[in-house]
Amino acid sequence: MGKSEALFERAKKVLPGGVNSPVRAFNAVGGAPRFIASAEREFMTDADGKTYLDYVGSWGPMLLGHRDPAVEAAVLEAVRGGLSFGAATEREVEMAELMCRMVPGLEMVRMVNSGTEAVMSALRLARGATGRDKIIKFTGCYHGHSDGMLVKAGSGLLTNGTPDSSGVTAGAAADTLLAEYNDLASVRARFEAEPGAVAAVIVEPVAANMGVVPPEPGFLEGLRALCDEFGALLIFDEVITGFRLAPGGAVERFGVRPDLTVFGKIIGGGMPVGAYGGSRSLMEHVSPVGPVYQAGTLSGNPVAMAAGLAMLWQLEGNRALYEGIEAKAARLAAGLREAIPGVTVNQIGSLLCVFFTEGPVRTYADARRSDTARYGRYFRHMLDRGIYLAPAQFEAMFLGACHTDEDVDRTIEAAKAFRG
Ligand code: KE4
Repeated sequence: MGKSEALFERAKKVLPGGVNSPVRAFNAVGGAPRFIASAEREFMTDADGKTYLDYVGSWGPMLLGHRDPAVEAAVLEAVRGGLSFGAATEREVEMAELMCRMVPGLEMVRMVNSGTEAVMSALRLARGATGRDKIIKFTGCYHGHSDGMLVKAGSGLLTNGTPDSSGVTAGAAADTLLAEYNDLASVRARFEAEPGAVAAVIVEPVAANMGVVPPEPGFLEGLRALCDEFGALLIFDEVITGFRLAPGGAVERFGVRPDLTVFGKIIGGGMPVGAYGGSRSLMEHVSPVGPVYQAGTLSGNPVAMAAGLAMLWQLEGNRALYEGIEAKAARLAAGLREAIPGVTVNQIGSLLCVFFTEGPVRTYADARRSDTARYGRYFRHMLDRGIYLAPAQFEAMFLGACHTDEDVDRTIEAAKAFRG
């Protein structure tokens, strides 16, 4: 028995499913999860000393690769000044200023500790600012695990085949209305069924938790128009796309302005950080200025802010970096499309997904037709060749600045050998 298998047996005695987040358990792909001991650039090394080419990148934060030198130096320097004060610090101000400089239209942000917390807070703000209760979300989109968002959600819920969670009360779920991604008529129908009741529409500008499904031309613009028509707020959940699709995220890439934006992952550089933001007038509904309460012991933590600043300083205005990563992602997508029969590969920016179904995959229903068992065989085939993919069909591949052309070639060659 290898060390990962032994660790997994130990872990299952004291952690539900042996993990601290369900998708890590490899339930969808079989076998014991790899227990990672260290990582460097685009590689991770497991407890048995085996090294993998990593396309998960901690589910998005590692746009600059593991142990980016500037991020690591900034964290080590910050640690020497103390870990947490529960008081205001200069780094939080710098981080907020930098985010507002990078994201078009962003005037004010509040730092929190995870994407879930950022979404939960943004929804409370939307309800508080509009005096309305209902939220429209899209089937297959995942916005973290706050109660109202665990309704037909994506990511691990899709992987486990339970798009809804037990423990969410009917009351909590009742305020969540469901529409279909890339289907504006379904959104209009929800608005018309609940006149004057919808506080906000929350959307992943690129759906990346049903696999990767980009917005059809006009979809985001249509959501903006519907929200304006019905007096609701538009919330972009950019926990994955933020600072990944462009220095200014999806807002910059698609040119559609939400009222609120949610951030996570990259802004922490691997440390636990989330944030939500928007116009000053909207954000000043938030405590202590306004009546919408939200708080956090470790929000704006100085070490986490140091990591986030060191990440974003390298991304600001760095178009060459994004162009380089996206060129590799496009080449990888084309190579995988050719290498594996019967798949659809969606790719946008540095995000891609191999769906084990004939295409196109433009909706949640399309994605659900994927042969998840075949994906599991593909995952294990690639893992055996030292290539670490998302251990579930309904996730994304995350490319970063450290992935090389040789990595791309190696991945395509490994995929060509897949006969499952
Ligand atoms: P966290 O609470 O996990 O930091 O963020 C929740 C979240 C919110 N919004 C979007 C668009 C997200 O993708 C996420 C979390 N993403 C998953 C991966 N699909 C995190 C991985 C996991 O759950 O272990």
